[in-house]
Amino acid sequence: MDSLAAVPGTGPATSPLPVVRKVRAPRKFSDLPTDRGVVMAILNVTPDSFSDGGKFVSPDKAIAQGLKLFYGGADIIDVGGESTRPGAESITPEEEQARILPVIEALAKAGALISVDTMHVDTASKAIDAGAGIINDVSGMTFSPEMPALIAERKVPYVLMHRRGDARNVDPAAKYDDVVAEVVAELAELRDKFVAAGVAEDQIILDPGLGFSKNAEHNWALLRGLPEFTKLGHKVLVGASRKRFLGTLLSSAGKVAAPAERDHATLAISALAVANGAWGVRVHDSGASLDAVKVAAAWAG
Ligand code: PMM
Repeated sequence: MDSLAAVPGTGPATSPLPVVRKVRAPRKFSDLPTDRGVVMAILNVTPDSFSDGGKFVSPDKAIAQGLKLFYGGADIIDVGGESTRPGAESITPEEEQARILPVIEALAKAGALISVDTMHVDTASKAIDAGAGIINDVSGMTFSPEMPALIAERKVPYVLMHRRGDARNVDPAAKYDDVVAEVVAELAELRDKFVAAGVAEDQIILDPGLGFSKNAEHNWALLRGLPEFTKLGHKVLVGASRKRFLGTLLSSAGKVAAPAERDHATLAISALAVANGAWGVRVHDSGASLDAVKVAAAWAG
């Protein structure tokens, strides 16, 4: 930890938010390491995400957790205000912004590189104004028609994740003959739409969208097929952290392992994903995955 002054709880007692006194220029995308996989730490400022919902819903708790992740070495902090788990309630962009903008501002002020997990153009735009450096959009094939123009204009890196239909109603869309070929083709088609709108190819990061309109079998096939994604010529991000297919894998006596029991499996995926060409991993336990990507890099030599 390099700045105790920035640690929550060290500000005046009356301060409503953790005080970030040591203001630094925010880290840029170009500062990210290139000699190992990149670790994006998840910060869900939501009451209802499947694994950490409700833990960091107040701005002060979210900022404290974000600073902990940042000082713990996470390369990127992915701030999200809307849960995408099946059955979750959708919220308005205004509610989403009220949850996340103060958190983005404080973490960017502390020098963290922030990505924003949003499907809303207005939230993406305001988040960039607040200091976010990456937009992480899980809308997949249902993306907002204005999103490509915003990304082209603001020139920020953009995570283009695959998903069919509404993430909150996943199962009906989970029918594939060849999941790897179909997801690769659908992502390439989406990518072309963003490029046609003026987004630079190197701004685009692709994500197969594990668990989004995919069952466990699909997720494993997509992980096995990672080299097919990297062939598209973009950075590839993998988000497997604590997802249900890991709970199923680790089932014991017929009981699916709880989200908190899925971190060891997640770090194994982090090592294997970057060893198989992924640029980065999106995870809850960023410390463990940092070690995992360092091992993978040392192994690769
Ligand atoms: N998964 C979730 C949310 N956002 N973003 C990307 N790029 N990739 C993912 O796989 C992804 C995501 C759902 O998980 P969470 O509720 O733990 O955040």
